[in-house]
Amino acid sequence: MEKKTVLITGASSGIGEGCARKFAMNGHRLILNGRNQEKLKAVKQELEEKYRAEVLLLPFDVRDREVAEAALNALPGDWKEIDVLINNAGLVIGVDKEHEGNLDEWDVVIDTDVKALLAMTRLVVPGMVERGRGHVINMGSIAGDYAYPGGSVYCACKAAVKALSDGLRIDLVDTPVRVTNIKPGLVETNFSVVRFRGNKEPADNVYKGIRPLSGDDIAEVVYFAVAVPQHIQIAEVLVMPTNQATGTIVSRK
Ligand code: 8X3
Repeated sequence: MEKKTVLITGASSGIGEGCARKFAMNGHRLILNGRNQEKLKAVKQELEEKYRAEVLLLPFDVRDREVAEAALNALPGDWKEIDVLINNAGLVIGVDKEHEGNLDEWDVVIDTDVKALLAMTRLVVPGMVERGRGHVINMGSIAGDYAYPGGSVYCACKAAVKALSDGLRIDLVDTPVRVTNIKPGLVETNFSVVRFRGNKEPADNVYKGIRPLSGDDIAEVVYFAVAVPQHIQIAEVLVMPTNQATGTIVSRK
């Protein structure tokens, strides 16, 4: 595949970092977004040293629309010509019941997982349409297929990501721009630590007795979806560990 400019949100760890590594090792150039500058810098350094990758950092909170717009407008020269947008930034806080949780925490979750994804799409996709090329990868989740206990708001957000992906695919049907919704199951990242508000033990228990996927595993799927010939649109991929069957059915040894 020819060299692409790839923008990844939430690229400082987990699935976003895995995607950054996979695209870097295959010679693509990267625009990495995240909130944690130090971690982003470390990823950039690794990719430059190991793969001689061209990496540009765009540290901002995707929830801040104005900052996002200014940062994208300030991209130098042809870095503005983003070929692949990986809307990966996302999180959940807490495992509370819908009638008991914290509305302020849920604002953060909804603003990041849904509204920021939509804003990034709104900012980047018009250029793709104009240039007649592009690919949007939305990080959905198995959580978007069915709700599960303690997951109400997160599941709703990921169901929204599915609807936004399907809607965008419809809106772009007469263009060469492709839209893919990746729906991972159990992936061992910092995700669960954030979900359990920094409490390591319950976070670790999520991945106990099963071999979970890694951010690099998901990156393989993302890369495949981008690398297939232009006439093929991988619309959606549900990907989970071999010993997981649904959002709640997991075999642990
Ligand atoms: C995260 C996967 O299993 O926590 O999107 O819903 S799960």
